[in-house]
Amino acid sequence: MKRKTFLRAGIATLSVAAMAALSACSGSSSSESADNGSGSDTIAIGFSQVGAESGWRAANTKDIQDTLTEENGFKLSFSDAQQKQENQIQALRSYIAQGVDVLAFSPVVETGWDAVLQEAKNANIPVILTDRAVDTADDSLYESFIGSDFVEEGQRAGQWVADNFKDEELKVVELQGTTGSAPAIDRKEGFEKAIAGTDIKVVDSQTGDFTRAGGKQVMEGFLNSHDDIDLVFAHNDDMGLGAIEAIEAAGKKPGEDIKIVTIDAVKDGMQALADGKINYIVECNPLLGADLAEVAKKVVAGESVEKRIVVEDAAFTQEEAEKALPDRKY
Ligand code: GZL
Ligand code: ZN
Repeated sequence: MKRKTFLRAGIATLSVAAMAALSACSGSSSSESADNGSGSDTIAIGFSQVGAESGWRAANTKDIQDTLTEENGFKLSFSDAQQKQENQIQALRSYIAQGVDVLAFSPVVETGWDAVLQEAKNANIPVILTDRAVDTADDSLYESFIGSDFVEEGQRAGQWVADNFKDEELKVVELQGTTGSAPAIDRKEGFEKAIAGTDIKVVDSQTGDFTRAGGKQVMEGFLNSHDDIDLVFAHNDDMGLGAIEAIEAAGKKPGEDIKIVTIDAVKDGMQALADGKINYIVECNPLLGADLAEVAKKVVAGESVEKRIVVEDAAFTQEEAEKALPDRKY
């Protein structure tokens, strides 16, 4: 085993050296050898992104595009599915037809992927999942899933509420993420686990589809049908920011009259937290590019990779946000 690993590592090192020599002796910048796209060491990767629905998604997209560059040995084909599963399936099929070396995507919802994943397998094109998981009986259909633990994120949000309002009959309204998506399903599950056994009640729950507009619209509805809302649990910052607009339009103070807890910790959310309009944010790290690049290189080199790579998340109070803001990368 050792020798094989050594041998593989040897080959990997050799090809990197070859690549360096190639670009050096060809006298051209590395982009030229990569431009013709036929550079044998350039990994052609097809990436299907969920959409551009939130600040988190924008940060995730930027990191992937900044990392999977030609200088790093990749030829990236990237598509935005506007949060529609059929667009993602179409994009994956076009990358399979192109004969890319590896596929990666963030599945907008958990189910309905087996057919296209089977087509990738039949074409011998390995698949890497980033950010969100798929719900499949056959996990040989993908090599690795790189992303946060959304149940834990929901639980941390719920635990903060339980710790800070443990003996109160708190009335909570929930702004859910995209229906059927792993983060929406798991964050809801985690939150409910954390508040079980307390007097905290979720009196209403509806999807805002992870967008500001969605969060604002659903919150307006909640405010019309409930005059006793104590706290909003939003599955992402963007819906929380939409809720702030609705709460202020109703003449109430977000973060005071109605508390807000969200997940993501993108810049706009952290600013609202520092400004006292949000009370607690659990981070969901969007910087998955480096892990994706590493796993893609290993997969193409035929090396074994971890089936599940869990990305670490932090969490912030208002004071912590104030301190962290200047150094935030997204
Ligand atoms: C979580 C990601 C979610 C973010 C939202 O990893 O899938 O989708 O929490 C984004 O902001 O829209
Ligand atoms: Zn009510």
